[in-house]
Amino acid sequence: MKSNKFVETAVAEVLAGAGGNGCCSFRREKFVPRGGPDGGDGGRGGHVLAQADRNVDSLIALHFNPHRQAPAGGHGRGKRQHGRNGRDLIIKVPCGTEIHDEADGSLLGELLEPDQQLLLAGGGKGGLGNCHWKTSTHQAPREFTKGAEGEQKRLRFDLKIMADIGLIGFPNAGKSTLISRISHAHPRIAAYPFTTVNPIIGTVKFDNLYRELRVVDIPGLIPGAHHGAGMGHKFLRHVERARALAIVLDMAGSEGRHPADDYSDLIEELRLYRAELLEEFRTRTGIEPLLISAREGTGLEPLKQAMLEMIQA
Ligand SMILES: Nc1nc2c(ncn2[C@@H]2O[C@H](COP(=O)(O)OP(=O)(O)OP(=O)(O)O)[C@@H](O)[C@H]2O)c(=O)[nH]1
Ligand SMILES: [Mg+2]
Repeated sequence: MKSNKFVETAVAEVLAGAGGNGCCSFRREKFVPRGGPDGGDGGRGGHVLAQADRNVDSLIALHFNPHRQAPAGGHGRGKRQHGRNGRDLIIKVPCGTEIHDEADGSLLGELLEPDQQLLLAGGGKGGLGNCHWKTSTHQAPREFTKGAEGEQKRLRFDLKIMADIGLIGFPNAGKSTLISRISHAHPRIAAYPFTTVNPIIGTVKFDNLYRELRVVDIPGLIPGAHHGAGMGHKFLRHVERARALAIVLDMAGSEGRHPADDYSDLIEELRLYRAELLEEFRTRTGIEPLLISAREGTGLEPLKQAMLEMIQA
């Protein structure tokens, strides 16, 4: 399915392969009347791994195909033959993908560098063949173990684009025009707000310089964006990791706006966006944090008071 939809979050169910069973078998050869146990071990089930890939730029494949299962390990066989290990299943994701366990919200890890891998679900261990039980007094053991189940997890993948510079500005400020002139990106440009609906990355090259810059253009912000007004703040996370932000302002002061007001409104949105993170902390953990700054010396009295109450309780 071909689509240029930009998918930034996907929930997927991953299931690692089960281990192969151990084998119960006895040597059978001509002229060897009672051969000993020779059942081999089962192979390990395939792991499910995520791998960052420079050529993947969205989570769309995972979004449309959210059930991923690695194959089981082979069963052990006679003549002490080990079952083969299940092939590992590798899920390619864009650089900048964070992976959380949906069960408890814990962070499994993030994939930032190309080719970096993360184990998502471990394959089950193979079972043991009956040859392991042979002792001098137990020469024909029939014991063997089955392979273990593979791990199963429900995971949330979140893409935060990795860029050096993030372009921030009001709708129609000219961000897309700028990125189209300094890089090879071809975003849609138009004289109305919210032309850009998905983040766009452009690579800026320099003559005689090996270094490149990755610049990301995101949909325009408006006052109240941190509450979800306009396109909301959901795209701000793509610039969170940028090394620097470039604020694009319409210096002509269109529609009676003064660029200085635009500037302070944008800075205010960025500040409130961080407050939004605090809100998310509250809803996700149910904990009311005590905000302090040890450097500035603010909020320390309530903290001391809370500490005192805890030991008096
Ligand atoms: N005069 C002038 N017009 C510009 C300049 N840059 C962009 N424009 C015009 O401004 C309008 C909006 O440009 P876009 O690049 O689409 O603006 P944007 O910030 O990406 O807008 P959204 O994607 O809606 O947030 C278009 O009509 C552009 O032709 C500039 O440097 N000077
Ligand atoms: Mg745009």
